[in-house]
Amino acid sequence: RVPVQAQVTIELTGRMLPGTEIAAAITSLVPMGIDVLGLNCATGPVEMYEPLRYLADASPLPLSCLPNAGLPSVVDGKMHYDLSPEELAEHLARFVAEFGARAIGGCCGTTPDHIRAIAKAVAGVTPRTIPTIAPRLRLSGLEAFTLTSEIPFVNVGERTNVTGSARFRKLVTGGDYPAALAVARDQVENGAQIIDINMDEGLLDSEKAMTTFLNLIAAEPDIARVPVMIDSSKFSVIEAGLKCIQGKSIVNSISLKEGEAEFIRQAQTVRRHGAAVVVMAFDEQGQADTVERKVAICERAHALLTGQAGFDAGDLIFDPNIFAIATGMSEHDDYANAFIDATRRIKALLPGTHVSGGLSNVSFAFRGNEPVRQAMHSVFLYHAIAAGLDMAIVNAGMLGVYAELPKDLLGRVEDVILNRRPDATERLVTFADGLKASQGGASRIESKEDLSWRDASVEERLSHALVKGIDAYVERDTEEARANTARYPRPLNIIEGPLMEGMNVVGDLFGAGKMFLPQVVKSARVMKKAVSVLVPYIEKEKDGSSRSNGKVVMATVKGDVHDIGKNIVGVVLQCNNFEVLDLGVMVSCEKILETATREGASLIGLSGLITPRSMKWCMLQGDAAPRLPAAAAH
Ligand code: THG
Repeated sequence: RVPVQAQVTIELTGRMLPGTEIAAAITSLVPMGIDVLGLNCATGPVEMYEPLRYLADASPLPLSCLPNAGLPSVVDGKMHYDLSPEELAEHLARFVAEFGARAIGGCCGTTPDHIRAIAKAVAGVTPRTIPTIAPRLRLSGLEAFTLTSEIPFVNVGERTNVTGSARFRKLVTGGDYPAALAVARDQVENGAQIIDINMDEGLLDSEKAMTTFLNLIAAEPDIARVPVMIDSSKFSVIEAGLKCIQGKSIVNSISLKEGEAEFIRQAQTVRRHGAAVVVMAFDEQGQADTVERKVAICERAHALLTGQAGFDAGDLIFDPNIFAIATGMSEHDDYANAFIDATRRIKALLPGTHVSGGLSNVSFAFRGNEPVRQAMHSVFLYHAIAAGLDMAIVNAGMLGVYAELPKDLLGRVEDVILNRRPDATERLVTFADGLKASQGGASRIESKEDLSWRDASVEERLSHALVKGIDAYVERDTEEARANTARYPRPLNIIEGPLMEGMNVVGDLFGAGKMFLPQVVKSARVMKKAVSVLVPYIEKEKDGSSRSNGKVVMATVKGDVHDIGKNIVGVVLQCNNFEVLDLGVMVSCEKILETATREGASLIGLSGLITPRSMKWCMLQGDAAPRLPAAAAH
């Protein structure tokens, strides 16, 4: 086989032309079986520092680098590149020594003199060794998504499914793709980390609908940033989808239902496209409904996929079938238990693999009764995640909070999920009918009618709004707290007091697996609203007050978009007379250092995932630059 060297061009924007980040490019290219991965063209070596450093940290392959001879400009009607042979060579020698580059050269604007200078500069320089990269589920859209142990659970948005949503079906069959795209965007905004797309509808040309929709998504960066799960029971639709996607996606699903030969053929196709795969617990005998059969099928599929099809265990996601319970048929009563037990056993038996399921299936018997369905989903997830469930296809933004379920409802739902008593279904049905009537058929557990929490103290109201993610009253409640200057002399006291207390509850519930990302996203929005009420007062308070305590440059590092904590810290620092320069999210190391140096900052505050290596590199750059007084992280 001829070795393949793949090179990515990162534009001055810091991304590839379609918007792909370097981390995402690595994720989708490595499974293609290439031998060397690097950067070339688009920019000179200076602009390549940041993405190359990232490659050096995150790529398991030998690194290559072929920059342009700097940036071009037109001089006397001719294209001119600004780096001399010696200047270019100096950068490349650093790339070899610091980042371990093993294949180097020049692209646009380089001449034989440049190449000669490069060869001379690197003679005798030893490249750094290639890092070993932990086997994990790595996916990508425009951005990379790696399932690390810090991520307790992954939400896959279910709404972009023509069989799972009447509304989405109408939009797609009616050809209203802009509105269909809005459904996808909504899922992502509400915390879906992956979106499941299903076009299996008899009246549709499913291959064509899948292709059209995926190509439209590719042009929407706020949707395309997350990985896609291509959902179809027709393999031709899956193949059509795989051909459209630039990132590393998940195929949903393959199974042994048509025998081993077809299973392996499909698996090999998936692998050739560099995707991860959901494997259903389904074989020649049908769908598995007992723990023993679920586990046995997954074990058999695992052996075939890692053996004959060449899959890494980390790219395998088993789905031991979430079936509807409380249907009135007693043989269905133990289905949730069977899934949960199978999950526990699969995770123990097949290390490195993952388990997923279609959550909303479990509550089909309560269609039309959203409060009960949501309660069932919360309870099911709580127990399944504890057993090792990694991800589920869910209605992102519509998950109830386990810890907040009314005790009587919780008890009855738990009886049904865990099959704790023979009359569990009957008791839940009776309770559910009452619940529905008393809430006038409202679609949320937190219905408009149930406003009893509004009678509580302002502190309790703020906390409730944060935990439940209700933004309707938070502005007036925050204002009410602020007006009580006897209790809260300064607006900052409200942030540090009741608001932080509420966020601590959110943090604790999240940590305990009783709250999930979509809900935390909502809480963060409520927090932001509350803080925005207080900021003008904080600004006013500062007028004519004591001198500045110094300048702080804050940013969420490149590769991360999380800024809830950073924003709060920023406000608190401002209240303490620091001048805060917030550079936003996805900020490159260079920009942070450049700003800190230019502004004479006394402190740098960083948020997001920072590797020790990045941190060290940052400090070294800081040393090289006019010395930074201090640097702090996280
Ligand atoms: N495993 C895997 N993939 C799957 C499933 C699974 N894909 C499809 C499905 N199951 C998961 N997705 C959904 C999506 C929606 C619903 C259930 C599962 C759902 N929808 C409402 C209903 O039917 O009552 C829709 C109401 C409406 O029209 O809006 O419940 O198990 N691998």
